[in-house]
Amino acid sequence: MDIKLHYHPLSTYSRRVLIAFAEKQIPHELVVVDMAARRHREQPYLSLNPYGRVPTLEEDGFVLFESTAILNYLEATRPGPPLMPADARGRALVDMHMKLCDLQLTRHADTILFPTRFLPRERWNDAVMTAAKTAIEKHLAILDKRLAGRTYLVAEQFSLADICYMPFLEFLPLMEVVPPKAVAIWSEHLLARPSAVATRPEK
Ligand SMILES: N[C@@H](CCC(=O)N[C@@H](CS)C(=O)NCC(=O)O)C(=O)O
Repeated sequence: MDIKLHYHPLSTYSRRVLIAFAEKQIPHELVVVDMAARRHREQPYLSLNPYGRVPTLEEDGFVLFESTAILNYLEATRPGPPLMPADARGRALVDMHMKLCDLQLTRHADTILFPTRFLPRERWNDAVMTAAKTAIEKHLAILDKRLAGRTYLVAEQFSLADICYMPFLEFLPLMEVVPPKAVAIWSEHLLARPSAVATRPEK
């Protein structure tokens, strides 16, 4: 049986997994969780993922959530083409960048993107969203130094670290964040990959 992904087409975290599927050409089955109808907060979905979030992966009775854990599982079980460097230091750097992506970027991006994409203007909290934007800009300035003179985050090889960023880089314009130069070049290059084009959300 194919690997199954419970996801939503507008979900940034789900898109990380879709990109990995495309890069590794993994046959899969997609199951849309109707988040507008709040099915992610109800049974039977909560039995699968008690945190009520997407994505959740299922394979032969094995259930896994958290997009970064799913990416690591796909890499461990389907290593070709590799999305991790072969050496310990390269792998550690990928892990570090995946973690930093979630700590320093995505949680702040969520603060801006959820209201901007899904709530009417009168329900936005401008002060909280402005603070999130400042935090993102600070992180991108650090990332810019890392990326100067590089094509990818780690070892001049496209990796899970780049994938973690891709769905969020897509929304920098919507968040009104102007990326510094090296981040802008990296982002444009990543978002032109066929895996990014094939998984680009409508909204
Ligand atoms: N850390 C989780 C975040 C997943 C996440 O927040 N997904 C969003 C959709 S993009 C969600 O399910 N939100 C529903 C909710 O939090 O109620 C991961 O990496 O998979």
